[in-house]
Amino acid sequence: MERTLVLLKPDTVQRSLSGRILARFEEKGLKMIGLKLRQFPKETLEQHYEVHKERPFYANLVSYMTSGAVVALALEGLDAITVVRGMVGATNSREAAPGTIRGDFGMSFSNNLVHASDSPEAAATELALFFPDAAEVVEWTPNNEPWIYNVGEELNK
Ligand code: 3AN
Repeated sequence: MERTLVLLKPDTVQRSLSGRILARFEEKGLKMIGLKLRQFPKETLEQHYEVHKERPFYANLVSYMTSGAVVALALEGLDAITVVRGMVGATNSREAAPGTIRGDFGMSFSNNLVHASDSPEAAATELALFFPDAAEVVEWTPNNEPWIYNVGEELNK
């Protein structure tokens, strides 16, 4: 099983889309193992977006991400990183395919509703940044797991 970090950005919370977007991940069969609502400090977002430090949109990005409430979500599932990235869609919401979260709910490049980790390395770093306390991540087994995955082929590997 793989873990990934999702952020529901301030535009998602302000537009009352948090529940609908969270439901998409639940309905897909991804397991929620961490969930919190915070207005995260500037330092956290600066660290999170450090790779974009030299980009012209960096200052605006950090200011937007610290402007209001953000939902941080830790998800678990087989190939969760790739699965979630596919569900989120292209960075520019206007170009994101219909059926993706950005494609269905967004019109903006910058206010693109969600962040999702793009690699196992990024997921590990980002989960540690947004869920630093091990007690914030819950280990649990969904009752329906043997129906979400094939027991012989996927669960007992
Ligand atoms: P993604 O979130 O699709 O992985 P990244 O990691 O390339 O995209 O960019 C991080 C965030 O920076 C994006 N979610 C978006 O909010 C913002 N961003 C990226 N590129 C641009 C751009 N050219 N103009 C404005 N904002 C951008």
